[in-house]
Amino acid sequence: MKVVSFGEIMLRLAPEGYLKFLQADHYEATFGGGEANVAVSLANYGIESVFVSKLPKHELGQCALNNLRRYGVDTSNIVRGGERIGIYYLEKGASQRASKVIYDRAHSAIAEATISDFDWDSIFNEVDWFHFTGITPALSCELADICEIACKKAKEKGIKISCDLNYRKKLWSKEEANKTMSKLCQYVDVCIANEEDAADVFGIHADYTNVTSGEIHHESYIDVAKQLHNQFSFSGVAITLRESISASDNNWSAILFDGRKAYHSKQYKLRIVDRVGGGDSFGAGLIYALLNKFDAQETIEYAVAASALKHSIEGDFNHVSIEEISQLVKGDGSGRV
Ligand code: KDG
Repeated sequence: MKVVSFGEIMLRLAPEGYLKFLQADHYEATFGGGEANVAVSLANYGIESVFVSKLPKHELGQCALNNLRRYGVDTSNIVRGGERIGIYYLEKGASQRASKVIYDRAHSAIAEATISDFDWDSIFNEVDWFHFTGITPALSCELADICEIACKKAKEKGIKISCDLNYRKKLWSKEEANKTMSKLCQYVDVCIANEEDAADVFGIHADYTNVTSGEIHHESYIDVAKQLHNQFSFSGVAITLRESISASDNNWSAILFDGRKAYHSKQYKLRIVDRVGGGDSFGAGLIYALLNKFDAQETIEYAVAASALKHSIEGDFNHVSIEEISQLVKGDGSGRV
């Protein structure tokens, strides 16, 4: 089974622990990026995982490439060229202090990529699945066009397509996102989102009229999934549910709506070490389960368990095996076996 993910891999620079940017005098350098995180997770799960992007020819570009190779990601379709690798700075939040992200990614190699950089006919040779997120088309108008070309080619070849809406307000306005994602979602089979993404990109809001405060809002989330499904006829819509009890203690679960019925996963109580990439490991778990033809309940359990484990791991990448996920799925949700 072979999956292609398309997007940007960036250098992630983060002050040690919970230091603020203003305190830091050195930064931990790792790599990350929505679709790259999915590619690494899938490789860890034993799937043939191909990451498509563009990186400069210099040593920093090479480091990003080597990092992906370390996990067994196929980098043979990463185009080399352009001037720079995107960077994102992350200050981890704690208690009442929210996390902060500063992007330094304008004019990165992938943001300046052109249509002729990618030969989708050859990239999609013997491929089963194509994944991208709302981050890639937000990087440039040309990338939005490239995503559409890739989607059309994938459809032509009978390749399933998943898209995580991943709205990033620092990259584009809601209006721009709506226009582009409405077009791209016509091609998508499986849509991954959270409640905020659905509202920001498509103006789809949960109906809370019959919900009293403090209640778990499952019905409202199912309503969001149904609205997304009705708008685009996705074969599946997966929505993650985060209920914060405090800044460090969260309940985490998800629903999968298959067009007829909604399946709700087990709920995990998370002690968060690093939440960045939590949605990407969810997407990768979902793709893994769907490729392996798990039933809908098992599919959503795998996706949520993969994501729950990611929240315990420092860095963007999810360093877990499919055996660890299976073990968590079989347990009572506490992680104890
Ligand atoms: O999903 C994780 C991403 O948000 C993180 O890797 C940074 O790619 C990133 C982005 O564009 O926000």
